[in-house]
Amino acid sequence: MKFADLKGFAFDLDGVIADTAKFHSQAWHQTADKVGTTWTPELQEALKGVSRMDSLEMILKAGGHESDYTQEEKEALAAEKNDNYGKLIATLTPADILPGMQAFLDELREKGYKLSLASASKNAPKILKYLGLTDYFVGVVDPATLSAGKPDPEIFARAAEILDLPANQVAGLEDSAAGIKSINGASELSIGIGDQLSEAAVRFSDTSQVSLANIEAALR
Ligand code: B16
Ligand code: MG
Repeated sequence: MKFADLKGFAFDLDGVIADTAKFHSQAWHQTADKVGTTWTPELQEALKGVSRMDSLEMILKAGGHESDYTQEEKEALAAEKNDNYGKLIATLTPADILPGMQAFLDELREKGYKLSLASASKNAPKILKYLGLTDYFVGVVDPATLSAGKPDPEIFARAAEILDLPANQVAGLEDSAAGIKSINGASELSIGIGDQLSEAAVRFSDTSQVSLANIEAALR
């Protein structure tokens, strides 16, 4: 993709705009302890970008507990995790925006790029509000309306529709392997944040590196 073709950006939220990943991990760790699954760094990483119920299934499976709970019990476990998570995110303020991201969002807005949100999180609109960022986005994909979550391309395809742009004019920003797969599947430019995202077309080690100039340089 040529830099000059870029007209819009589809943002992941957790791990890209705010470090809510640590809150998800904290809350899921409690669930893992409760069901008797050992919490490991690998499990923690694999849950990034994955929907709430799919995350729970992965935690149960990791400990061999996938058949130990009824659907009702699973829903109760997920609701309990979300309550714990809700308490953690209620402490968020604009000071919790990840390094460089406020400046990047301002730069995009000033230069007329259109922004949408492609977060798997049903809590995303609430988090944007806590961070004072709601107005930056043309729209937010509602993950409840998706037939498949990340790594399926659907969520990033929908984020481009919200922008009213063809895929080849849109870049997606992600911190998860599942999200990068989704962006690539939607034929958008994938920008990965983190060192483990080998499938990303453009990679930055952390959010402070993300700017239009650095994206342009990476595409040159
Ligand atoms: P919720 P993202 C994802 O958000 C998180 O990375 C993932 O850990 C979480 O399970 C998922 O949202 C669902 O979140 O339980 O709040 O609906 O990275 O796609 O912004
Ligand atoms: Mg994420």
